[in-house]
Amino acid sequence: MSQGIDLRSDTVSLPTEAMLAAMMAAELGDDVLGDDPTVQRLEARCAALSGKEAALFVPSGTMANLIAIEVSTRRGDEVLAHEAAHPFHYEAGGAAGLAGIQLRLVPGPRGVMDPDVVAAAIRPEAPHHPRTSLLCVEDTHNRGGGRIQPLENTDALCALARERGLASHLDGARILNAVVASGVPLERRARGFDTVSFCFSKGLGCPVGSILCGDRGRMIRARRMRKMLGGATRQAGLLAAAALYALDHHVDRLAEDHRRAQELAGGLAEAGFALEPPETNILVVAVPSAPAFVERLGQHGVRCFPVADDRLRLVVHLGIDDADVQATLGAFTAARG
Ligand code: TLP
Repeated sequence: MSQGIDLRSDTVSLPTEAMLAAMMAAELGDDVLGDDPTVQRLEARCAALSGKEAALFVPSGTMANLIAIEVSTRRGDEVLAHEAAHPFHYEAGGAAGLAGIQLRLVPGPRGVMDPDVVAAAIRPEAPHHPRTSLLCVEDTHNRGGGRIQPLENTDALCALARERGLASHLDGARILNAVVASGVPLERRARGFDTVSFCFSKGLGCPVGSILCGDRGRMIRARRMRKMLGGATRQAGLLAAAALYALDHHVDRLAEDHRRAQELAGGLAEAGFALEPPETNILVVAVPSAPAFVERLGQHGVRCFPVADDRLRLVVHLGIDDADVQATLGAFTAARG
């Protein structure tokens, strides 16, 4: 069963025995007919947690982002997002291909956008231009190495969006990591945004599932869109039960992942590797020729992905223990040769 130490992503985490037991015990119904009590419990709980009126359980973070974009835009609109945003790099072009929008990318250190730069990217009203209708923010920022969005900055971005008539979406795939690391509740982190999504299938250890939260009107449109995309599923309570279990048992423990990420970072820095200090469970490490380095790490039992020619990413999750951290440090030294 063991495939070595798998730091490719927190998405590789497997459901625990207790989570599987919670799934087996779930009360089920046909969710497309509105009959699944477990899905309904999860949606109500997530709406409350995020401070939004309603929530929709979806199969993936990718679908949550696509639907969020779709419900706040019209075809031909422009959506502002950071240049390293997930929908730009890793969602198969769905925002353009399916929501019919064009992304306009905004630079900024480790996924953090300056409100003045965003303001300058908003198009003036004119028949020649696309309408700038949505601003997307990612918290924590994946390619930004798990960076937590500074709250005063997201407040300023949301205020700007509101003032200029843009909607705002928070891609919070790993927002519970930000919540645990910052001590700032989800409702507060998501406060200025029209929609927020988060994932159960990453650090929370569920096999499948994400949630999109927002106002009632948008969530009605979101439900129709989920159906259109083929994402409305039947006895989805089986998966919602895993998510409810994870909200009860796997949120506080994210602090352990953060501690291990710090330990990894400390050990790697001591061994002479350059890295951005991790704020949550993601580390980005500078190495010469990352693809070759990743290959050598694999030979020493550690799996991870390169994210650039000279950088690789390590993601800590509930399948990683203290011994794995020590073994990973050994593998880095060995891989350097
Ligand atoms: N990210 C995955 C890969 O796609 C890169 C990973 O391993 O980190 N938003 C953010 C910020 C994400 O990091 C991800 C997944 C998603 C959305 C999409 O979630 P899924 O994989 O459930 O579609």
